[in-house]
Amino acid sequence: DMPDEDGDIAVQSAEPALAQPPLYKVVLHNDDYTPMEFVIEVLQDFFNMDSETAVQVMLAVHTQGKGTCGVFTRDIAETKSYQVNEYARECEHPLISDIEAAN
Ligand code: NFA
Repeated sequence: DMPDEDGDIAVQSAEPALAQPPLYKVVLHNDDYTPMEFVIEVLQDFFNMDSETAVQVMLAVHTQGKGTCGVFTRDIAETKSYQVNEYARECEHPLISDIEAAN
């Protein structure tokens, strides 16, 4: 720790703050056929929402066309979106999610 031009001492932090990774939203898209109850189940099971929050988010997607299920690092967001889409496909519902940069 050396005196600088002002004569004081610059202390180098032992634990510099780690840069925050870019974040991504998992976005759910409305469609005309997926049952509301199925969307609520997906929000509870994949995004750990309580039933009241899941109903609110489902209705926001239903009325506004799309809505955010959660915000994650890129790998987690991609995995969640893939798992939701795969589960909906297995259940023969057209429900789709994708990811968007959170900004
Ligand atoms: N719009 C669907 C219906 O009326 C419900 C839905 C909500 C689907 C949110 C997808 C996402 N059955």
